[in-house]
Amino acid sequence: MTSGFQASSAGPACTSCAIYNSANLAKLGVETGDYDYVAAVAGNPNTGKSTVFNALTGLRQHVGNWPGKTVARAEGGFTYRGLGYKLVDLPGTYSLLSTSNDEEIARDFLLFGRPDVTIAVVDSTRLERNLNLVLQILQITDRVVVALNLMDESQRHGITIDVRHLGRELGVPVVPMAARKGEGLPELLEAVEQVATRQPATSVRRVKQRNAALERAVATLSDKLGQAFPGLPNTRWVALRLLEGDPSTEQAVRDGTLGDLGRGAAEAGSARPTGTAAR
Ligand SMILES: Nc1nc2c(ncn2[C@@H]2O[C@H](COP(=O)(O)OP(=O)(O)O)[C@@H](O)[C@H]2O)c(=O)[nH]1
Ligand SMILES: [Mg+2]
Repeated sequence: MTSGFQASSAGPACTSCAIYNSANLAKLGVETGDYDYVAAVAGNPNTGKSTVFNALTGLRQHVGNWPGKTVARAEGGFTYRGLGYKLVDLPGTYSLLSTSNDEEIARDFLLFGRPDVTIAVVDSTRLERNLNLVLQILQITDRVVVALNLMDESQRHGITIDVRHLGRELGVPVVPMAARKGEGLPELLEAVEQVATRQPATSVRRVKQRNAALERAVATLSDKLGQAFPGLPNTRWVALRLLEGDPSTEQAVRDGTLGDLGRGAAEAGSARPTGTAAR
């Protein structure tokens, strides 16, 4: 294993070591208190999202409902080194581009709720398939930590992952984990804090738009969206979907619900009582 996972990662015993002890991490359960940051847990189904969520919040899934939808969501809180986090466990998704209910919920939250940190939980035994979603998330936000989970399974299968190289390629922290055993949680918390506080800033590697005509079309459309829906975040992303002919995005523009989406997701996720979070 070139990741140094064994060497650097905390084993179960380390859930009592300095970095992870109760002085640094307080699991708040459903009480989010006066949080400073909103963190979202996103990823394909069955990658260990809820395991990470429960480990950080101490919950066994507090399940509520997304506004107007029937799909379950979970919310909880924790504090780490004196900063409060509200944590949102998003529905499992393979893509942010199709139109299933779950995918829309996850996509709208990431686009318009604008969490301060997105923990993208990936299955290290199925990296290629999982990175598809990570790359889509990185199109929306650069404030991402990749939780490279199920490392015990990939090790068992003899899969070697160059974690540092992956982190350099993606431009965001990549934390190898075996969440069920608590391994990698201390490192995850550190990375979440770094990204939340932007210290240091991440620099995401994105595909460059090389086509000048496309670039112009995106810029024009993005401007028009900004005028039609003042305050709407991520208008470039929406413009790209429109240029692709995505029917649900077209519909949301036509019937005006795009504006509601922006407001709704922001209210559902990011209304910070303390208003202290850096944006
Ligand atoms: N071997 C192993 N199993 C894990 C790990 N993390 C989670 N699991 C298991 O994977 C399954 C799916 O986990 P869950 O948290 O429900 O995934 P979710 O669908 O992404 O929320 C459960 O049986 C977990 O116990 C891990 O690091 N290693
Ligand atoms: Mg789950």
